[in-house]
Amino acid sequence: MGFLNGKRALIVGVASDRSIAWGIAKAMHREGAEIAFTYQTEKLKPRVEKLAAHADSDIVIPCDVSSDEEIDALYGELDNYWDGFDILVHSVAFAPRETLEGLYLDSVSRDGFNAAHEISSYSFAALGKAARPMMANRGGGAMLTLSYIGAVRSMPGYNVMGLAKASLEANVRYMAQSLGRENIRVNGISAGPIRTLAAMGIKGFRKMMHYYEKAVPLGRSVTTDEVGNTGAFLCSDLASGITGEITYVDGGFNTVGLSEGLLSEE
Ligand code: NAD
Ligand code: 0WE
Repeated sequence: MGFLNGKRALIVGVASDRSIAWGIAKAMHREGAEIAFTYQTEKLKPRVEKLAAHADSDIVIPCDVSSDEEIDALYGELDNYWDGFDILVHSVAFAPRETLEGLYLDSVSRDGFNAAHEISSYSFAALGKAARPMMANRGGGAMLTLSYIGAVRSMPGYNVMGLAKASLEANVRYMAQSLGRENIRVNGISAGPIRTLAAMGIKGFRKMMHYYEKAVPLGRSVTTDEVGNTGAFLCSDLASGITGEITYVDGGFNTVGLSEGLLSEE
């Protein structure tokens, strides 16, 4: 018996077995949930189908979150399998590559700003809005998104993604207020850096990871399984009193002023 027995979860954002969304899917499946997956592009379809099979799922639906039509079509298709569901996981982010290096003001543009905010923040509200009636059918539910400390502190190179994550974290609070009386909870996890496809596309990620591993209290990076376990908990009835919250799963990085690990380097 798992703590998500009988729950149904829609997971948006699996691209590979290194995806944070896959860590969450594995934890939720282990705890007894049924899972449906989406994929962004046709290229990713076979990979996501293979992973879905590992989670005993054959519900694999396309959805590029930058399109209202694709979001509508996703819920239309999901309706063929489920009359309602309990959990929505949003694990999606994008900013144009050229905005993710150098100084913020050197790289920011109107188009880059808009794309980052639309795909990385608005899409959570759009998916949440459309999920609402299907969660109401089940008497409530839980929504979860993924953030990064760059939302609340400036981080080299994170640039316009930091602004988009700040917007996403505000989205968590406003969505929680909008949906609380319907027994739908909305939370975020702020994860430490993890080598995923999204992270490997970043110039200087290795160097940053090296610094982080020295500075962080646990002395190591976190895993997608650790993020997954926290995500499964936050979306379960065990967390029934938690909403509008951002939970850090970062080995304690955000709690440190000056790190012991960097001092003892000298
Ligand atoms: P990932 O590359 O595995 O996942 C990113 C996902 O976003 C992919 O599945 C991709 O298909 C999807 N995506 C991008 N644009 C999309 C669009 N227009 N429509 C639909 N899907 C789209 O990388 P990840 O690291 O697992 O990222 C997942 C989330 O975790 C992101 O929100 C990211 O900001 C966040 N996060 C990552 C880290 C890290 O260091 N890896 C740390 C903290 C937070
Ligand atoms: O949120 C992220 C990265 C999300 C992301 C990744 C890419 C790569 C490919 C968004 N857009 C794109 N666009 C692309 O073209 N992370 C938390 C990982 C990350 O990204 C950084 C980091 C960390 C950590 C960028 C700079 C500095 C640190």
